[in-house]
Amino acid sequence: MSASLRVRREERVSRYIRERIEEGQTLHFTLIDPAKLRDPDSAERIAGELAAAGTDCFMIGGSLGVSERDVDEISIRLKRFGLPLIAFPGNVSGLSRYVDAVLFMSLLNSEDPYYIIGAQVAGAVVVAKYGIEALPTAYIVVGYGGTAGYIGRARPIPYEKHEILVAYSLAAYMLGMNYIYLEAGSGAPRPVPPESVRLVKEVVPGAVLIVGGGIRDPDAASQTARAGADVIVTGNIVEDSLERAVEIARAVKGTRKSPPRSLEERFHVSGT
Ligand code: 1GP
Repeated sequence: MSASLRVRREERVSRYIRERIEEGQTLHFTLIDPAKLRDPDSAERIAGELAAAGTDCFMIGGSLGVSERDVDEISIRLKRFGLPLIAFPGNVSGLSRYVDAVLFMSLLNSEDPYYIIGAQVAGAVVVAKYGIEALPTAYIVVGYGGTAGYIGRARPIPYEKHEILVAYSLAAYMLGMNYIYLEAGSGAPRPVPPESVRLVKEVVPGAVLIVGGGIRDPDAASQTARAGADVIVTGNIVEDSLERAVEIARAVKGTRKSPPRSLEERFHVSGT
């Protein structure tokens, strides 16, 4: 069996992401959930507009009702845009041989070991067999949580409890997870607060900080980017307004980051 397995980490897609971050860019990822598309053609229309607006990657996946075949089909259609394709699996069925990489996620604040390590054990062999690059990701559900939180049996971290989020992020990074995804849940009424983003970035500056869920306008996207997110993910908004999604991608690509705060400020985490 081992002869046909190939473990890939820190390769092409990681480099693509890291190089842009090192240049001072914030990245924008467009999430395409096959279960929410009206038809597969609309994926290409969305992707074309967002690629033209400067989105950096396409994430393909979702928490419910996504089969491997769905991810295959969308990935094959999106290849022509020349951007990295990253699987965003809600389960083992969300993997595909046609993506360039996978957010290899552990839902750290799940109450169900399946979403922390069970699905990963089941999926690891498939990822190695397909030879796709694994991006080791801590997936941390905050606030609303949405379908991802419900299906993943998460105990969402309350929006204002920054210190809990910081503790999870530190633990994730100490465990070697180079990507930290703060997820408010698709369609969340409020995104992850900028203060949470700022604190997490300050305590784990070396991690690629991904933030998504409920980012519905360019202002919210810019605030999240200025707070220190390396990657802003938007998904749902495209269902309401493709134009708005394009504006968000442009806002993210145009955002300048604020300099890091002093050490004293950085490590003052309120315990209320
Ligand atoms: C969900 O973080 C993503 O997993 C994107 O959320 O659909 O609310 O943009 P939205």
